Amino acid sequence: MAKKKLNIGLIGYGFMGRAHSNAYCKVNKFFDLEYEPVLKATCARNDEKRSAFAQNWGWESEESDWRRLIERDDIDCIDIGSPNNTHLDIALAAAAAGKMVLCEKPLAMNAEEGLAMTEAIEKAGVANMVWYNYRRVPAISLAKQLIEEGRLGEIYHYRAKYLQDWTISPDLPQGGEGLWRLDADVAGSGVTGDLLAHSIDTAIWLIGGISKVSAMTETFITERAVHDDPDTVKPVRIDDACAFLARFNNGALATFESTRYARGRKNQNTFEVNGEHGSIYFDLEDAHQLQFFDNRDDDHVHGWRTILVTDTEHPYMDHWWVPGCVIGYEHTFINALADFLKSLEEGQDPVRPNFRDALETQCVCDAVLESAATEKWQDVPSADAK
Ligand code: SOE
Repeated sequence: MAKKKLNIGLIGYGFMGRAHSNAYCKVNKFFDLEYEPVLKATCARNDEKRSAFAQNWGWESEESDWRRLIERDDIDCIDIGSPNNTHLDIALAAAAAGKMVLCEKPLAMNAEEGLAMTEAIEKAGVANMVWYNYRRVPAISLAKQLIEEGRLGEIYHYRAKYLQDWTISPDLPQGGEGLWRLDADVAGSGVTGDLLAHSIDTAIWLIGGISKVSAMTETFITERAVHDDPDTVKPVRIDDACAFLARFNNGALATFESTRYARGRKNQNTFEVNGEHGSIYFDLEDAHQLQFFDNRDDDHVHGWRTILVTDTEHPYMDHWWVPGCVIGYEHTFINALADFLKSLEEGQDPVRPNFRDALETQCVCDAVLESAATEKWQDVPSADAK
């Protein structure tokens, strides 16, 4: 049967622009779907880089102004892959134009913006998804399945870490391509919005809502040059590191830690869950494995087992290679896109995480930053629709 075309307009050509473009190119090769994304138009301000990007990935046309992209009748879905300070305006305009919207994480600069975006999207009634891609690591999806099957029983503890080391040099400027994550005016926050948002999204998905937090943050390098004016040095306003305690609504306790100052840790995203009957442990540096301890095993075989998450029974793996052949980072975006496209088919549930889910994560991030500033426990405001 002929596929239904879904014309995509992508904003941004950076790391995420590449990850998303790759997903659009490959998704129908591996998933049997009614819809097929068409790389209709890509949009960015830098003509030279945008054109090179468009040519490399096969985007059919180009725009330099995202407003023009949204106005186009031949675009069905706007994909926001540009820096965080652009998400609000683009999402509001795309929703008003009745386009479907895909948005990179974090949803917004803060929860206030996130709420405005969520309300606009829901009012427009358009399909939407936020690219919290780690939910689509098969081992993390398997963790969700094990928890839902009741294999862990009541959950007592959640322990997450997200560690990197790429900003230790004081010579890095704040701002500019690739480095906008160091500029609070563009990123909103540091590791809290960039890295812990992933950990929080995963935690809420696996365990449930977070009710209160107590946090500390630190900025180790307090002044950096401005990227387009190297002689000007300005205070750094992002958090380089953040650690917080949290309580889930269901009574479980959590600790979260993130930094960009953990020498040797490039992108280590880990979590452990401890429940009444068992525990699970995941580490993105061994993304094809899930560690599982089952206390209901016979006593004499008690021990942690390593599940190699590559069998056809495992989440997403029936779409990839034969058992034992691992998949990687890029596939998490392809899996997410497949879920989005599937959700557009007749009778399917809307995809998650949607804007409202991402707003919930944003509310936790805001509470974490507020707690660090006030040195007090903070209640997490509800992201539920009023
Ligand atoms: C930051 O270095 C970063 O690129 C994040 O922005 C991504 O969300 C994360 O998955 C990898 O690290």
